[in-house]
Amino acid sequence: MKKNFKSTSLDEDTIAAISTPLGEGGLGVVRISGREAFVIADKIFRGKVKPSKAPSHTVHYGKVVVLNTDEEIDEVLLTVMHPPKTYTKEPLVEISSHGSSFILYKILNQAKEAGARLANPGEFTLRAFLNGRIDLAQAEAVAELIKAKTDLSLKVALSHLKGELSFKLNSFRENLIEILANLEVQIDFPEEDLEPKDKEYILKELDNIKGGIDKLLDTYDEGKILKDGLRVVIVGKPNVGKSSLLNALLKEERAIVTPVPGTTRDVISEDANFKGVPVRLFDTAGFRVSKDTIEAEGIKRTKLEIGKADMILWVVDASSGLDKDELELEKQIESFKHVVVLNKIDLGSEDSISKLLDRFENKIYKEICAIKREGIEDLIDAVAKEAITFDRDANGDVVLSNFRHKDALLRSKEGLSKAKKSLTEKLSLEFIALDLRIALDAIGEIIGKTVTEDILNKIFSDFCVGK
Ligand SMILES: Nc1nc2c(ncn2[C@@H]2O[C@H](COP(=O)(O)OP(=O)(O)OP(=O)(O)O)[C@@H](O)[C@H]2O)c(=O)[nH]1
Ligand SMILES: [Mg+2]
Repeated sequence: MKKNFKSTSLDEDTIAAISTPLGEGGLGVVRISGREAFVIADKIFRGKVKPSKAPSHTVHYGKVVVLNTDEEIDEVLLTVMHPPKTYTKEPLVEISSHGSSFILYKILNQAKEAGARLANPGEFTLRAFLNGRIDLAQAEAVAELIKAKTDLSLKVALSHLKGELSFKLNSFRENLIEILANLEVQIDFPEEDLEPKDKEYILKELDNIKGGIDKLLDTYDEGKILKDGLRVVIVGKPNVGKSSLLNALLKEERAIVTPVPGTTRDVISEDANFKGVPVRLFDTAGFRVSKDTIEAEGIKRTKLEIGKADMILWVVDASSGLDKDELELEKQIESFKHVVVLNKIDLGSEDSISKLLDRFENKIYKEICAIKREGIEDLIDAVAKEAITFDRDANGDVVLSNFRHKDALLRSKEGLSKAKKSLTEKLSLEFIALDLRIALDAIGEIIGKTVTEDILNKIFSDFCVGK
């Protein structure tokens, strides 16, 4: 059932959580939000000023104590924030203590003893959404922002958080609402047909919206890569220098390199940043028919990784021709985006290299020397360019990166297509209005205008506690 959620209002309970990662650190923060936040803070904080009497957006030095005693837990700085200008639009207190999970849990426990409830994952952000400070797409961008590992990913997440996607979606919604309103007036006068010029106008508007949706959908594959990372799998026959290439790409000696073919048995993975594209690199066991049980298992895993790859780096030894195993490997990777990497270019003769270059003239290929780290930047550039093609510097280019959003836009587009068809086939206006409503609601789901409780639960359960 669809439901319009109301704000949490001040009847809701007060929630508390540790908002910084657990472990040892310089500082840690316990956050308390809700109607009783200041009262709870009064009970566990001793300082010059009582939190409930402190002006908004002020910071106070003092100590957190065990409830109803003067037993000190830690020296802290306490920030008081009055609504509406707070993260949740509720009374909010942040206690900044020393960054030990032991201390933080003790403070959290005192907040609980004083009347707070432990927050669920993402509950602060959920409240920010329910209280209308941000829409649902922006709430999701908070999680995206925290996970961003490169400048480019951060840029996309920030544009979502600032509401650039929402702005676009709202403009589609406003257009649709206007068309629907006009149709509904017509529905009230069933004896009159839609004027041809009105019909023309509606068809044109629907095409515009559909065009806008298509433009957004086109950005999804690359947006997803920026959000979740590009899986780049290094494959090739044994000993061609796959692990050497992994190390060169990471600029560290991550994988074992030896002259013995079959050195790498398991899949090794590591994160990297290729010119702003977040990458997860996988080094795999050399590809060949092997009777050795361990090696055979390794090769099985290589095949599994190939199946999940966004991009494959096929490493070939520039000093030799392709053998039977490599021809088999070529077949396996054919349908995947791949770049051929001619390694050991220092050992290759002019003749062997030019033969290989002829062989690969229709593919994207790069010549490198992994051990001397030559040609690596060029390869990184090529992979980044293959992965992300949209104009990185084009401002205002909104990118779609969330599967839920893509799914909703596809449904919206379907509604629009049906409405257009009904309109051309002169079906009753009620039908057209129904399809337009489907299109409208689907867009509304993205920003949270129309959303089920299940969807909300699913979105916020993916958040960390304290956010
Ligand atoms: N001359 C030269 N030797 C290289 C180059 N790259 C790698 N090697 C050497 O080739 C041998 C194999 O390198 P690895 O990186 O272990 O090769 P691999 O493809 O990971 O091998 P497996 O894990 O056994 O499949 C090592 O002795 C490397 O030093 C290169 O560009 N030039
Ligand atoms: Mg290896």
